[in-house]
This record gives sequence, structure tokens and C-alpha cells, in this order.
Amino acid sequence: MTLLYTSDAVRGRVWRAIFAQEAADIGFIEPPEPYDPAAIRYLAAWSPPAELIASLPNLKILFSIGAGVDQFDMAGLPPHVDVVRMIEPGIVAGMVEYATMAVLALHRDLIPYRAAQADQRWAPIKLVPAEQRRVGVMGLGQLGKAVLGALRLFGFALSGWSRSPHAVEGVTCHSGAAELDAFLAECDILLCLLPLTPDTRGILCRDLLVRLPQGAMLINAARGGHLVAQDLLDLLDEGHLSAAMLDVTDPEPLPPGHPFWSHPRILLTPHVASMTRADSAARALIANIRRHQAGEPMDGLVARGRGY
Ligand code: NDP
Ligand code: OXD
Repeated sequence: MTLLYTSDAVRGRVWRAIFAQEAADIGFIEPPEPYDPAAIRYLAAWSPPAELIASLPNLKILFSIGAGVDQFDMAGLPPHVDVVRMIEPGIVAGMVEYATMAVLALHRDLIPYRAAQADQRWAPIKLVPAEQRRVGVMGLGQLGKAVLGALRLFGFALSGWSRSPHAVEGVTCHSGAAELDAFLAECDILLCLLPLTPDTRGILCRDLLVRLPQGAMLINAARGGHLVAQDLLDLLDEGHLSAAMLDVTDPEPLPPGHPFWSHPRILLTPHVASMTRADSAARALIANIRRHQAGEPMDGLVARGRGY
């Protein structure tokens, strides 16, 4: 039973030590150290090349180093290989912090204040009480639900949207295409936490964004591929949207000269909303291997046909 790890070297050192202490029966290999490809049952990677996958005849599980799995070429993976996304407390904690910061930044007018400071203008804006600010989260998974739990503490009027129906305390939940309009109509701030799949690519486009209330604000902390960049720019310039905070772009890094860099009503961060934490991720992965060995369902097993 051997795990092949092909990711960040610093994280690799932490994982090696944890595997040695807590799961010594599972071999841990990190290239360039030599290994027998036939011994590899598990691969932990971000974006493994097709040749690597093809070289591992006994691979059973591809573990994503991150929460997303959109970076994998699902169609190119042998059908018997399970794909598992990373579910670990560090990723959730990071996203809860980021989403809270982003919602508060937009709610408390950080973008107009940044412009006012640049012009040396003392220009107070009337406060909107949190209960009068409607915040909607697209995606009610591991991250969406945790973020809504944190936002509830501020008293925002909360909604959520997902593929299948959910019930979340203190949140008006909607699901599916039939309830999308009702959801969008109640979002002064829209936060995207969807996985990137064939169904969700380009979902943040003009057709959807115009259904938000006039002056709405957008946060995308999911994937750059969800957003149609020109549609956002047009709707900001037309005044239908008033601000956006983007952690993710397409492509990444954002190329020099891209209009997002200098747009006065866009705040950018470089895909840092949340990061896999080395120690808790190693333990989460060991726990999943143990479940697999015991014939139990693994946390975060991806429905490959669905893409998440
Ligand atoms: P989950 O798989 O736990 O949740 C996904 C949610 O999206 C589910 O509620 C699901 O609905 C919903 N969903 C999926 N497809 C659709 C659709 N077509 N229409 C409506 N709802 C849909 O994912 P996580 O919460 O763990 O992560 C979400 C994403 O966040 C990741 O895939 C990744 O891209 C991104 N991410 C970004 C990070 C960053 O640093 N910027 C860090 C970590 C993650 P249902 O519940 O019905 O299945
Ligand atoms: C992830 C990410 O998916 O960092 O974990 O975006």
C-alpha cells in the first residue's frame, strides 16, 4: 500500500513525518525518490500529467490536494480510479475567514472608501444595517454551509442555492434552475462557492447577473471559469452591479494589463481565499485511506460523471 505524493515540497515534508508516525504501514513516496510504479495504490496530486497516471497500473484512488477537482482530466482517467476531493478543517476555516472579510468589505463600502482615500475625500456613506443587507451563497456544500454559519452571526438576511434541496438554519434555501430567479432576486451580495463543472462553467454571466437587484455586488471565491469577465465589466460600467471582489480569475495568474487589475470597483486577491493546511490534510487523507481499506465510504468521493 503506497501513496505517491506529487505536490508542494514543504507540505510533503509535513506529510512524510505524519505518515511515518501515524500510518507507517502506508508507504509514502515523493519524487524524485525512486519507486516501483506497480506498488502505487494512491496518488495525492493537484494536476497530475496523463503520463504519470498511465504509468501506475494499480492506481485505485486519485486524491486532490485541494477542495476542487476541476483541474483533473476526468475523461482521461481510467474508469476504475476513484477521485476524492480534499475535505479538511483548514480549507473550511480559511474560506470562512475570506468570505466573512469579503462580505464585510462590500457591506461596509470598502471599495468606495478606497477611491475616496485616493482622492483625499472625506465622504461618509450611510450605514446599511446587516439585517437589511441580503447575502446569497451559490453552493451549499462544505464551504457554503460553513460560510453561512459565520455570516449568520452578523444578522445578514441569508439565502442559499444548490442543485438539490437543503435546509440550513437561518437561511432561505433554493435549489435548481426553477428557483434560481427567486434566489437571485434576494441577493444584494452574491457569493459564488460552486464547484467548476460543465454545468457551472460561465454561470456568472450577463443573463444571470442582470437578475440580481440593481446595485448588487459579486464575490467569486470559487473558480475563475465561473465568471464571464467581459459581462462583469459591462455590468459594472452600466451600473447594474456596483462592486466585485474576486479571488479567482481565468487565467491565473491574471495577465498584466487585464482590465480587472485597474478597475476602480474590483478588489482582487490572488487565489488565496483558502489553502490546504498540511497537518490536518495529511490526517484527513490517512482517515480516508483507512475508510477505503475498511470498505467504508470515503469523505469527498467525487461523482465523476457530475464533476464534483
Ligand atoms: P461541495 O462539493 O461540498 O459543494 C458544492 C455545492 O455546489 C453543493 O451544494 C452542490 O449542490 C452545489 N452545486 C454543484 N453544482 C451545482 C449546479 N449545477 N447548480 C446548483 N448548485 C450546484 O464543494 P465545496 O463547498 O467543498 O467547494 C466548492 C468550491 O470552492 C470548490 O469546488 C473549489 O472550486 C472552490 N474553492 C476555492 C478555494 C479558493 O481558495 N478560492 C479554496 C477551496 C475551494 P448539492 O448540494 O445539491 O450537491
Ligand atoms: C482548492 C483551492 O480547491 O485552493 O482547494 O482552490
